[in-house]
Amino acid sequence: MDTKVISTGIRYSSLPESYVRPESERPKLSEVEDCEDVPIIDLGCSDRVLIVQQIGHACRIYGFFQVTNHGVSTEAVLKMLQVAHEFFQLPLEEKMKLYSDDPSKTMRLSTSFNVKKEKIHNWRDYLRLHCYPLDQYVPEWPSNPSSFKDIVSNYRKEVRDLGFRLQELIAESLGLDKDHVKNVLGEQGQHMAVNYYPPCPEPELTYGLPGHTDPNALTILLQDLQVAGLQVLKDGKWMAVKSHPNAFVINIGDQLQALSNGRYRSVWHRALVNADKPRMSVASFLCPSDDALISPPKELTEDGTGAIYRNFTYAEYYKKFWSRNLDQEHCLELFKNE
Ligand SMILES: O=C(O)CCC(=O)C(=O)O
Repeated sequence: MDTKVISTGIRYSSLPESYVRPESERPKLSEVEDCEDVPIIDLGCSDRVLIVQQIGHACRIYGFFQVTNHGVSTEAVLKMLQVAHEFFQLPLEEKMKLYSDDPSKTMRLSTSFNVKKEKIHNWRDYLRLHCYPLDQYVPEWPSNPSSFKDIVSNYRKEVRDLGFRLQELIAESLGLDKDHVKNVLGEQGQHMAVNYYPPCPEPELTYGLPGHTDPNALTILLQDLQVAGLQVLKDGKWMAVKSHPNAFVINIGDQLQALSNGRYRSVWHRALVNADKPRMSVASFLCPSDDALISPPKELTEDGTGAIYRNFTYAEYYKKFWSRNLDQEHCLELFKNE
């Protein structure tokens, strides 16, 4: 393959060798069941105590949930999806102006996960944007499509507000002051991955993204309504998550697992690809400030267990995360206390 990205409009008749997983690492699609009991939490419900209880249960048992009546407008969501599609439909030469395989770049079109490091690639292209502080990053965002900057600026603001609301509810569900999580995470950064998974000739041999946990605090995922692909690991089994109309999927990230002293789990998840149709997803990541010291509060360690993980700054964690392959052991394992 001589092009770097796979969103070229060319349909491959077989999967290029560099995407084929060894037999033992393949998705084994026949063993995957539908996750029928994904918690769906109605944030519009007037009973806050109930919402807090539901969130606590979902974070403990699943590490993910869906939210409805979340306050992000339908208009913002539809426009975001539309402009994301328009971006990936641009001519290859136009998109390649933004290409980079350097994970430290704050804006880049890239492919797979970490192409320079990995041996086997993933069937995904993605546009990665830093979104906060907006004034700092928006000038480097794509200016084609011409509406991109306005639409994405608005979307990321609405999603950020939702993320903060969820962090308050999560703090309360841990029995903490509602601002505790936000206070520990400091001035939070926000990144976005606009994921595009073109039709794949042999979906059973590869991944859009292999199983991984998210290194950040909280992920707010907008899923394609037409094409399924997200799977989560529950009780050792991969389960397919059906998209729910007007819902976001919320994933607990590694930082909330550490901050909650392991009470809440950063869920393993992966994205599968589809033989006939492209799939799109938009992941928004809330990230602690670089110097945030991730450490559980004493309320969560004084039951005798002590802190499961040593204290670390987010900058230290993030560097470690990107120095590895995506589908290795949980990065938090490297921060465990003896
Ligand atoms: O495409 C999806 O459903 C999952 C995306 C994801 O896990 C990610 O961007 O980290």
